Amino acid sequence: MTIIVTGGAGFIGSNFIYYQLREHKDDRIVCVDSLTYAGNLSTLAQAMKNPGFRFVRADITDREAIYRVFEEEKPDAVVNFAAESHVDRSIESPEVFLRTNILGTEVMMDACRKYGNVRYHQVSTDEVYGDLPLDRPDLLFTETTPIHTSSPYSASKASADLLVGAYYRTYGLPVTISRCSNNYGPYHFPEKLIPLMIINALHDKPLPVYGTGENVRDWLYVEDHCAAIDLVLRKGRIGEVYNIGGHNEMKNIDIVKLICKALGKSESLITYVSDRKGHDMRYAIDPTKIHNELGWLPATKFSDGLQKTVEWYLENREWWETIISGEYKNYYERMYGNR
Ligand code: NAD
Ligand code: TDX
Repeated sequence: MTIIVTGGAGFIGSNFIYYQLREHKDDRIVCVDSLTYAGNLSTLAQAMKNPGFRFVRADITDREAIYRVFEEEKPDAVVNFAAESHVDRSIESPEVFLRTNILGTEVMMDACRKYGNVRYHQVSTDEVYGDLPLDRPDLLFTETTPIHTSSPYSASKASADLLVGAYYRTYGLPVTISRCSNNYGPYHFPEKLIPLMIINALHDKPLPVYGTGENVRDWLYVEDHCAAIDLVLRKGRIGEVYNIGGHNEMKNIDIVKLICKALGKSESLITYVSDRKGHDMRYAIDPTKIHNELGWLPATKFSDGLQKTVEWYLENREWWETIISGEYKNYYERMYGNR
């Protein structure tokens, strides 16, 4: 198989590429990524040495460039990770989220239709379901939970999901959608909670917790997400949505405390700052469908995954030091300077 992986220079896409190159050695992987602030070619340095891998710098909204890649590569499948992915940035400036996340999805699916009804997988998120109350631990997101979004980011992802459903119904495009909970692990961009707290703690800088820190996220080690997408791509039922999550709900404040402990840093670094606008309270995935139909279960316990992640950031300083010394500095100042 030749698989086009969009957004493969980002966090989950790059982990997925390494997973594919390891687990399916006969497949060819073509990474299409425009290298936004969140894309990092150094992340793919090892993949570049593999003859079954090609990197193409292209924007998924650039129809001509995308059609050219399809003509050259004649792919059997597309996995679309490419997206603007950070909620806080979507609150600051929504437009690029709509362009990449919605129109980019349209261009990728049009290419799939034009070049032989290519198998298409959309990487979506649990955020399309909105949030759950803290006092109802019995409630979980299932695939039939209504779409009810909070941020421009989640609204753009939900719009893309609706478009994917429309291409299935209207044109018969062979699609699947997966909706995963929060990921963590290697190559996670420093603007996100876990890497941000690790890096700030290492510098003895304040650890900015939004609001009360009581918000709950359902954390999954990135490799478990990659294994789940791989299964859906190869064995999932066409036209279906699959939720992905490992029943691992944690309060933000507890995660930050665990990071302090793992690094031997004082909790006095924790600083409560003003809340995110429209901040979702709780996410929790019910993964029964993917378990029953495809046999997927997460392999990594949170305590092991967090330890591995902390060690990865300690061992790969150059990767994140390059990021935080560049344009990211301006972002950090804008987001946290007067918060
Ligand atoms: P990321 O921000 O780390 O990476 C996004 C990648 O997409 C980058 O390499 C970037 O250069 C590329 N990209 C952005 N705009 C592009 C464009 N117009 N054309 C081509 N490439 C473009 O994101 P991530 O955290 O790896 O998320 C990947 C996907 O998984 C997203 O679709 C996101 O919505 C979804 N998701 C993420 C999580 C999570 O916890 N991070 C959870 C569930 C779902
Ligand atoms: O400095 C911070 N302080 C803080 O308290 C940051 C960056 C975050 N937070 C809180 C906000 C959230 O409740 O931590 C929680 C996690 O925040 P993020 O890492 O920004 O993730 P989240 O908003 O939950 O979204 C993530 O999971 C779903 C990904 O970024 C999305 O792409 C994915 O769809």
